[in-house]
Amino acid sequence: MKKIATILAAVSFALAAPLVAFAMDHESMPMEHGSMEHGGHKKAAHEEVVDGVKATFDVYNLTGMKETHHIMVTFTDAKTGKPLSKGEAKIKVVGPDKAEQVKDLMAMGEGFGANFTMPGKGKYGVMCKFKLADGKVRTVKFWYTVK
Ligand SMILES: [Cu+2]
Repeated sequence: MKKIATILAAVSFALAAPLVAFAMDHESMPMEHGSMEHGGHKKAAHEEVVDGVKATFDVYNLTGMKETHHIMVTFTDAKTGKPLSKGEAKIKVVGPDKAEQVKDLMAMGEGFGANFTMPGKGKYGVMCKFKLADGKVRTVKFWYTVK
């Protein structure tokens, strides 16, 4: 009987491990992952190569919380396509009303991301400054229009 209980415990733990790992990725973020509308966007909001690094920005709509958008960026080697996920990044968003938000991005999956409040319609300036494993500081700027 005791042996069966031990086997059952081991099996349930083995099954739970991947779920916990996945949850850690986004649990650290102040939101319920379920409310993030991944299907809300079709193609990357912006892509740019700086100094041999390709930066790909995705913007997701958020619902049911103060923040309205989740901005993610992934970095890859422009030549090899290899993901570059070691480093730090921050984003400054300037709204049509000139209000500024600056956030240090959290590492999530192979990229970095954070939530922003972009409630009003109009053009938002997005500036990302990042430093990856090679220690170089790179900057990418683009406009994102909230419709
Ligand atoms: Cu995320």
